[in-house]
Amino acid sequence: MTKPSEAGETPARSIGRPVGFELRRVSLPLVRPFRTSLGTEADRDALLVKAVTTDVAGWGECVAMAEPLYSAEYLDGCADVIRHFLVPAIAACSAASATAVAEAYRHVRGHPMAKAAVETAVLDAQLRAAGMSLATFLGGTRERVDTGVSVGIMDAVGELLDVVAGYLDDGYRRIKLKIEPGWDVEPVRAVRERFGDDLLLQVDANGAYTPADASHLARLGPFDLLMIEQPLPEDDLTGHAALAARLRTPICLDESITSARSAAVAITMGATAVVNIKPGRVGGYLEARRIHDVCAAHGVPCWIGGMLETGLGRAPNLALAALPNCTLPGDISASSRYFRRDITEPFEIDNGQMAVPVGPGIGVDPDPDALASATVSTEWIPCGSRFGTAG
Ligand code: OSB
Ligand code: MG
Repeated sequence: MTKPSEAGETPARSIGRPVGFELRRVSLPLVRPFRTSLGTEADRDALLVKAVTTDVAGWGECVAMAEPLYSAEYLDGCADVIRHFLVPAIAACSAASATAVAEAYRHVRGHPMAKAAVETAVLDAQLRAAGMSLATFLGGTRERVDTGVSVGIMDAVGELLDVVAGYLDDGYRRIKLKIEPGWDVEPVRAVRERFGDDLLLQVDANGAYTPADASHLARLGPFDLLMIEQPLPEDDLTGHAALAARLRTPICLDESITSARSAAVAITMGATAVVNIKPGRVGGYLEARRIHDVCAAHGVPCWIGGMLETGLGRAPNLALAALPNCTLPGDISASSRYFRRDITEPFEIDNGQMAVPVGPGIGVDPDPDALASATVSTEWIPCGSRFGTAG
């Protein structure tokens, strides 16, 4: 495979021009409701972006949720930014390449989830045209990656133990428990006692604690967790650094990591010992790869998070998980953990691992029937008459 230093390039001759973007809202019922400290999701409403170029089309999935609970961004807001700001900026862009479109809308402040969906769709088209897989483009070094599963907050510990037992039977190699005040030490103790010391176990608070909870969170120390993810609110790096000094459990930041620069700051401050990279949260796979490289340079391991993606979002996450410094199992789960019917061929676990797609681009296509039955609405946004002008 391509060495990381050679990654990030495709031959210029194969790059088409952007013609327009299809925005498609889909809704997929989850096989079981997913409860976190932020709220409960019963369905995955998602926004799919199809980049149509003079050459081939590509797909990107926006990871925002329907409501602004995990992030300030939310689906209708992302669609609005794409429609009114990102596509018009791209209309002046003569090359359908990820770097060219990212540069074209660089003046648009924020909105990384909207940008990631557009950039990924264009990158997929670019790589399909070049006949190169995303894993090769990013510098992946593994053909298979370890799976992990994120387990929601339950009503009772007994129910949690049954659900975790089912996931372990499926072959998941790491369990992440969602926690919040009132659902932390007891469920962790119960899972550790039932499944033993060898289980790779971690927790995720989605920012539900405050610095005043430090001594309570220290009670998680004896359970040998791999990490505690995002214990404090996303803008409290100083608080995380102070908390890290008081906890035996390593801290991993998720929501706080918004860019390679913020990752470098968080690592340097001692606010994080591990990084959860979510391409959809940081503006796309180009920035995600830079975060990976920053972590590697600091000797900080990373892993790939998830946002209940459909197969179209899962495929590129697998490519990123193939990078050398993604040394911990990610929230890389099978389609069946989320949906009765995915919109791509289902992703499956094979002996605790999942294969990294090898086809051009993201390596998967939507199943036309499954896509049609999940679709709520579609909208076509042409790149318009500004194309070809000086812009
Ligand atoms: O914090 O990692 C998180 C899902 C939605 C929003 C935030 C998070 C999550 C998960 C699920 O933990 C991970 C997955 O996709 O399986
Ligand atoms: Mg998280």
